[in-house]
This record gives sequence, structure tokens and C-alpha cells, in this order.
Amino acid sequence: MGFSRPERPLFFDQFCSWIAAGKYGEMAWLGRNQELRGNPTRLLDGCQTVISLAYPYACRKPCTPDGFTTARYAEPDKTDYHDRLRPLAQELALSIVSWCPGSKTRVCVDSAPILERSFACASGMGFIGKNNMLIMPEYGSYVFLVEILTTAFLSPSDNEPMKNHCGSCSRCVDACPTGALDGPFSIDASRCLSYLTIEHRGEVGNETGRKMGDCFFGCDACQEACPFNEEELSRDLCLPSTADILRMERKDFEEKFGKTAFARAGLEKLKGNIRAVRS
Ligand code: B12
Ligand code: SF4
Ligand code: SF4
Repeated sequence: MGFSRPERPLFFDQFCSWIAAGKYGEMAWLGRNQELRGNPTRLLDGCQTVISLAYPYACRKPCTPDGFTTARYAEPDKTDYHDRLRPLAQELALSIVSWCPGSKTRVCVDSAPILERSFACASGMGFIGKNNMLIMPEYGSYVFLVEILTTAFLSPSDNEPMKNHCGSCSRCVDACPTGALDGPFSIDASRCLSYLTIEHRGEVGNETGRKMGDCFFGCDACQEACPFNEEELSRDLCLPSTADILRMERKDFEEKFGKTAFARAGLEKLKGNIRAVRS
């Protein structure tokens, strides 16, 4: 957990240049509400503190019996993290209101126009690596970020932004299979496998499929390469085989994965990813 003030976010100019350079693929919504992104008090009137929270996800890679995998954050045997973390943060927000009667709060879990990594970095919780991830030096980057905005003035003991710790390392840039990390701290989202296998509406082609290795949903390559993440060799056999997923009807998918992170992509997209990765 870390605290920062609701000021113009660190790296806001870089964010604006990134939008101007059109590196967001089809995620045009990222370019909207620029004024809100630049000023979190517009998200909660009278906001005085941004509380950043990091919540860890499993380091073991979800795996099918036939040897295919997904990104770790997907945790396909659990409810989607947005739906799981919001009630937890809301509970905490209620405690803040009981400590500071009359205060107002707003919880953001990937849901509001706020630069989550920037505020986490400003709070001193971690630094932004060349792979764009918020990295906590003692823990690594396999964490979700959540914010509680509050009108209460919570005084942090140590809220200096954390310095970057990458040094001369560039393992993540070298490991990116598509060149989406087109330089340190710079990502062309339209080439990122996470974007192509989840957000992008079109089918993933065979050429991209070959770059996906064995992973058919999301991508962890730039985090696996990072020395701040512990190497996790064991896999979590929590998925049905890719053949079983390819045979699934909408009803089976809804039953098994309807509340998980896979729901964002949907069954047809998932099947297309699997066809590409098996090609
Ligand atoms: C859009 C989005 C994506 C897009 C674009 C990715 C991107 N890097 O922008 C896609 C679909 C590709 C994606 C992929 C992933 N995402 Co995503 N994504 C988001 C979302 C909704 C917005 C991010 C955004 O504004 N991007 C625009 C860029 C420019 O901003 P930024 O990512 O904050 O990057 C900052 C740095 O680049 C920095 N910066 C720029 N120049 C410089 C220069 C220097 C010197 C420094 C130090 C910093 C710096 O300033 C930027 C502005 O804050 C956030 C949630 C949120 N509201 O923040 C989640 C979020 C960033 N994603 C998350 C995750 C987990 C992922 C994946 C790991 C999922 C996966 N395994 O497949 C991958 C990782 C890909 C990667 N290397 O970034 C987590 C990250 C947690 C963490 N530890 O950092 C977030 C915070 C969601 C959450 N609430 O937990 N994502
Ligand atoms: S998530 Fe994968 S494709 Fe995207 S930047 Fe990282 S390594 Fe490259
Ligand atoms: S792999 Fe190296 S350069 Fe990339 S984020 Fe990790 S420490 Fe930084």
C-alpha cells in the first residue's frame, strides 16, 4: 500500500505523447478523458489522497494437460480480478469513512481513467520498469493495482516516488516476441500479444501464433525475463485441454469461464487464439 497526492500524474506528458503517437491499437478509449487522467480530483470532488494497493496473483502459470498456457493474471479458476478486488477495496474504503466521518471515497480497479502505475510509483510502492510494469523490488511485478481515492488527508510517512532500478538491464526488451517493446519504457500496444489475444477483435493470424509460444491468452514474456520476478518452473494444471476448449459450446463456456478473465475475450476469440497457437 502507498499514498500519494491527487496531482498531475508522474509521466503524464509521456502518456500524452504515447496517445499522440497512436500506439494504442484500437483502444481509442485510452485517448478519451485526457483531462480526467491528468487530474484525479475530477474523479472524486475534494480528493486529497490517492491510496494505491497492490494485490498479488499466483506466480504459477495456468496450464492445459496438452502443454498450453495462459498469462498468470488470468487465474482461470478464479473470478475475474475486477470483481474480486472491488469488494475488498470497498471494505477498506468503509473503514476509512468510519475513521474519518464525513469523508468520501471512490474505488478504481482498472475501471476509471487513472494512470494506476504512475500513482503506485509516486507513492513509493515500486518503480516502473523498462517493460512498463510496476515492479516492487522485494516482490516483483505479478501484482494487480487498485486505488482508493479519498477526501480524507492521509499523511504518508514516506511518499517519495521510487527511483528506477533497471540499470543497464534490457532483458524484457530483448525477450518481447513481437517487438512491441520498441524501446525502454515504450510499448506499441498494437503489437503486444496481450492486446492481440484479448482486446483486439480480429482473429490472430498464424504468423502471430508462432510468436505466442505455448501461451494462448495474454503474455508474460517481458515479466518472465525480469530478474525482479522469481523464476517459477512449476505449472498449475487448472485448464481443460485445448481440444476440449475448441469443442466447447457457448453454454459450457458461460458455466466454466463466464465469471473469469476469459470472459472479456469470449469463446470465439479464445478458440481463434488456440487455433493460432497450435498452427
Ligand atoms: C491499456 C492497458 C493495457 C494495454 C496497453 C499496455 C500498456 N503498457 O499501456 C494492453 C492490453 C497491451 C495491456 C497489457 C498488459 N496489462 Co494492462 N492495462 C492497461 C490499462 C487499462 C491502462 C494502461 C495505460 O494507461 N497505458 C498507457 C501507458 C502509456 O501508460 P502506463 O501503462 O501507465 O505506462 C506508464 C509508463 O509507461 C510511464 N512511462 C512512460 N515513459 C516513461 C519513461 C520513464 C523513464 C519511466 C520511468 C516511465 C515512463 O508512464 C506511463 C503513464 O503512467 C491499465 C490500468 C490503468 N488504468 O492504468 C492496465 C494495467 C497496466 N495492466 C496490467 C497488466 C497485469 C497487464 C499485463 C501484464 C497482462 C498480461 N499478462 O497479458 C500486460 C502487460 C503488458 C505490458 N508490458 O505493459 C496491470 C499492471 C500491474 C503492474 N504490476 O504494473 C494494470 C495496472 C491493471 C491493474 N489494475 O492491475 N494492458
Ligand atoms: S506482454 Fe508480451 S508482447 Fe506485450 S510487451 Fe510484454 S513481452 Fe511483448
Ligand atoms: S527485465 Fe530488466 S530492464 Fe526490464 S523491467 Fe526488469 S529489470 Fe528493468
